[in-house]
Amino acid sequence: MRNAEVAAVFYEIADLLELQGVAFKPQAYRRAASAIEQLDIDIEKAVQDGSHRNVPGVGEAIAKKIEELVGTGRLDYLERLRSEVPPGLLEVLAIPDVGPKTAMLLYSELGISNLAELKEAAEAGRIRDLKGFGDRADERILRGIRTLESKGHRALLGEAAPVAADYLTHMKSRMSLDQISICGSLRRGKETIGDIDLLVGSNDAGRVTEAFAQYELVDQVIASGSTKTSVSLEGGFQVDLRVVEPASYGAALQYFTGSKEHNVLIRKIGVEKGLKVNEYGVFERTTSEKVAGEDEEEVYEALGLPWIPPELREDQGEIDAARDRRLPRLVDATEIRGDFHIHTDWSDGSETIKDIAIAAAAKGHEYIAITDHTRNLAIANGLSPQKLRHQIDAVRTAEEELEGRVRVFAGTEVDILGDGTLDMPSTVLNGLDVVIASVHSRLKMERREMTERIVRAIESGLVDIIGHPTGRIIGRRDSALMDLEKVFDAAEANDVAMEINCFPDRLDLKDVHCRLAKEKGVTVAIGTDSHSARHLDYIGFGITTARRGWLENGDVLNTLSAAEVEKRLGGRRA
Ligand code: DGT
Ligand code: CA
Ligand code: CA
Ligand code: ZN
Repeated sequence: MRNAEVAAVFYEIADLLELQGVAFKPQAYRRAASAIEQLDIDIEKAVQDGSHRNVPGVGEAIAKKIEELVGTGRLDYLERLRSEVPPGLLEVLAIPDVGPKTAMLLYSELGISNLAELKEAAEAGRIRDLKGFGDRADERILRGIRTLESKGHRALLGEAAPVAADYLTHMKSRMSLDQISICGSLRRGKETIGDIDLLVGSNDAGRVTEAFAQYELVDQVIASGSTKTSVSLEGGFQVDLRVVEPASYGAALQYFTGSKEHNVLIRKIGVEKGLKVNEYGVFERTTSEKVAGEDEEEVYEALGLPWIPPELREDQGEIDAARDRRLPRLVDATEIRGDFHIHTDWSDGSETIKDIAIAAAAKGHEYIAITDHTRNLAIANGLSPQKLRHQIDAVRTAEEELEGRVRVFAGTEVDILGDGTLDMPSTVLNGLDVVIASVHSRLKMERREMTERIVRAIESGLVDIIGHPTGRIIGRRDSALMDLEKVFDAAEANDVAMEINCFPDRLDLKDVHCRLAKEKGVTVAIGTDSHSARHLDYIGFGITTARRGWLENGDVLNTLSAAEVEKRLGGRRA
């Protein structure tokens, strides 16, 4: 069971208790839920060694419930509460501005026990008649329902990418295909994906469509036509397939990659040049003569533009930059020589130093930094000063045993404490090659206090990289409040790098923040935050994020060689 799932159970309990009019207890459950959400380590692992009892807000009763949940996958108490309150009321509670009191009132006065019934009542204008609701209550509720419905579900880039890759493998195993690509938001590398789009260029649309529909993970064929087929997969993804003639493949690739906003501008340039641009090709308006279509690069060329990397196609100035021939030369995977953020079994990772180093060498890394937690993060088995000293020796020994296969830097991910000081004496930090400093506690500070806290860490003269700088977790936790410009200014002045944390639910810094960092002259360091060898592959999501942030070779610390990293970071600490 994942932390988010356990947290969700406690949030639901809080809501159900509130619906029953219970006081205080809901707050206690929410506090525990929020703490579990913010944990950096697996709750299952915490239960194994009993450290879930150290989580703030977790007392005896909640600790027992966590054990039951993790042990059995269910919770009696939750089942009982669910049986006492109409479950549909929780949907009602999800509407912005509808709290438990309102939900209960709607239930007791109008018998409304789910979202559909509420919508019906609001459309019929029955809610304004309730005492204390006012003339515009129906309108307000309907607006809230629309907001809720439009949110929908978006998957993480890191969830969608492997699903799409497997689908491509399936298609290629069924027939030989030269023209096949992922398009849409996934090709652009957005951090969340609405649905997966596949494009195939082929003269045999029938056979392609058949192969597509016969994928073993297809749950349902939602729509099937001659050019477009949509399926839903087990596990909930929707995948759209388009099949076009080979001569239109490049134009279709351009069109279905999007974004819509980028394409609007592309068509406008076409109009200025007397050209019509659509998914079939680029055509002379007057003669309908086709001037491009088979190749995506030709489509841009016909418009007088260089090819624009998909990650930039968001209407964020890329068209002007292309027109003026000042597109960035984006950093790419071949230029990334190492990984700056890796945990081992010394704290909450699962591999030994040597094993993860061997795995990193196999991925082609020239160097890695071992960066385990420090003691403030007790729940993650953070290292004491003495233990970190021992670990430095262990890193040196492991590196010797690896006989030059990969450089292993001794590092740490030290906690930035509430007042901005570091959770490790400088005497120990001075013995390290790489110091990441991260906020793992008290993320809800007010903006000025949080800004000062991080700036203090940056100015300590002990830190090389700020880890997951904003603390956001996609879909679960907003960024901590801070003045990012001030933080970046301090980072620039002190030559401290900002991390792109590659974990799919973090991607922190995110794309637009990377771009701001670049404008401020701040270097970015990509780190996977690996807790096991399979996480090393997350580096690709970090690189994609860097590219979406317009970063070039010189903006990214990981493009330096091991010797250059040593030189650059080595001078900071004594
Ligand atoms: P998503 O799926 O919400 O993460 O975002 P996209 O960008 O993948 O959007 P999607 O799947 O609706 O459509 C894929 C691409 O196809 C989109 O980026 C641009 C193109 N496209 C789809 N519908 C339209 C449209 O009505 N007009 C234009 N110009 N392009 C469209
Ligand atoms: Ca899509
Ligand atoms: Ca789509
Ligand atoms: Zn961390």
